[in-house]
Amino acid sequence: ATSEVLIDVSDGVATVTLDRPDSLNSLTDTSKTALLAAVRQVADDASIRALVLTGAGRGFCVGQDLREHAEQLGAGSKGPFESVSRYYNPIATTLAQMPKPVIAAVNGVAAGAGLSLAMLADFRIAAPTAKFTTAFAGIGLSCDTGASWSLQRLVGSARARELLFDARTIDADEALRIGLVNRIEDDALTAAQSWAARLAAGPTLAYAAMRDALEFASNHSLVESLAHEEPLMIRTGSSDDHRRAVDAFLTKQPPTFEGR
Ligand code: T3D
Repeated sequence: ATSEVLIDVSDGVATVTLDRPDSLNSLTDTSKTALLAAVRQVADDASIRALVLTGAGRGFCVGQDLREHAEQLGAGSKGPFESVSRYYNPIATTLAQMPKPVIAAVNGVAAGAGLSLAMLADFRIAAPTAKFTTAFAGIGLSCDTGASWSLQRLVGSARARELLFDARTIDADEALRIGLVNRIEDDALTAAQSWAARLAAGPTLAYAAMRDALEFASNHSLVESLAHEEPLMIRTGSSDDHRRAVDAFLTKQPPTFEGR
């Protein structure tokens, strides 16, 4: 962790907090470096069984820091866009592929790549005051950090195109209505952490396999998806968690899961 990205681990749940509140947690090279290190640390640590991603202050994350971006553009280098392969893409793949559930606690405005980060989580809990904008078109850019992939899966193609081309800002109620967020909670962070704590006490290997299976099935045929599901069932079927949960069922006990 650095002063721009904080990591707190408690009861198997890591909370990663973007911490540049004065600019609504916009992303600089420094904060992107720290965020990439943080999500890699969470992905690699088997004792962490769920991740909550949130922002400090009144914003969640407004994407690229446009002051730093303008300085880099002004310097005439192609520097700003090296950020996509150096930071945004590996952050996106690490979030999407980590073998444990991810929840975004969208405490405030989510814009641009900040919205993209939230969309890569399994679940989004929004504060009533949260706002959402793809923002990219507003500054003449395409979209990144997986927005082209995630947004249309969450809200459908017609709405995704509208939200990308139009880049209007929507409120939490509209986000809930169109399926962009799962829930609205007054204290989004506490609600996300308590959901994450339940998930962290759950069958982590099964959740990891479900993440993998859902991503695969989203762009493969039924027959291909059936074939992809089989080894994941065999792998989770040989886990301690599965065997103990079956025993617990047969002896009418509640299951306990250790994530192995
Ligand atoms: O380098 C590359 O690889 C390019 C990659 C790009 C990926 C991207 O994420 S592009 C998209 C970048 N983000 C945006 O374009 C969003 C810009 N921000 C806004 O449109 C608005 O701020 C919001 C709609 C998000 C929120 O509006 P509001 O009214 O709630 O807040 P505000 O007053 O506009 O902002 C508060 C402060 O945060 C303000 O600072 P100040 O004037 O009080 O000192 C504002 O400048 C600052 N801020 C907001 N967004 C950014 C930012 N500072 C730097 N970068 C930002 N993205």
